[in-house]
Amino acid sequence: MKNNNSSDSRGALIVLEGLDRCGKTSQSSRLLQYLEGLGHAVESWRFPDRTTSVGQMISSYLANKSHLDDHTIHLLFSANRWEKRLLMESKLKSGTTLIIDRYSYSGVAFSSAKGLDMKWCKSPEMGLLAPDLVLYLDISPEKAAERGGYGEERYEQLEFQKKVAQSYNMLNDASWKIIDATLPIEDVEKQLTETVLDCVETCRKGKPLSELWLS
Ligand code: DGP
Repeated sequence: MKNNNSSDSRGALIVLEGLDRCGKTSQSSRLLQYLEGLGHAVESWRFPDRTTSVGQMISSYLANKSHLDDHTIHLLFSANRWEKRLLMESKLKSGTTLIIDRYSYSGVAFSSAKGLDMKWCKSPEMGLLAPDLVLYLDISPEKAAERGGYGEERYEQLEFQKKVAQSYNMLNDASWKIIDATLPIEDVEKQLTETVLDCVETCRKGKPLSELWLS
């Protein structure tokens, strides 16, 4: 892990993680509206970013329209994050807070759930920017499976999601905050908004950017 020495004010890198159907996407847009409402410069991003050519290959794989070796798709997901690395850094340095729906933790959790070595899974993520805060929306695989739309994409299967949950448990580090995602949507939002404000303020005052992998 490398740190730069800049203590300049910057935006915060906030990541939402969790099992499929944990509510990340709705909460990302609520967080965006909340921070915008307070006058912060903020953008909402998501990975995989399906708009790039790498992202389109990932999208086709997820929709079961193409089949790729597990290592190959792992590296494509990682490449999809790397292709946004420079833009991410410049946005943060210009003071924009980024709320990211899935990041390297998804990369490692989903691929290691297939049986790939966790250390190997982490290696292509090394050098990407480390999040200031990871909000893990905690829900059991069974409860997530009951939510609407489950089962449409490759990984949305209960037995596989149970393995993903176990992998996520091994990735939890000091940047993580575990949020009870089974609460009503407004209560989840309240927990998130309270947590992000501190983080945004710390970065605004000046916090060096750091790189993965943190642990
Ligand atoms: P989403 O667009 O958030 O629904 O994500 C699509 C699916 O891809 C979801 O099942 C989680 C999975 N996923 C997201 N990022 C990665 C990654 O980096 N690696 C792998 N293997 N799967 C990922």
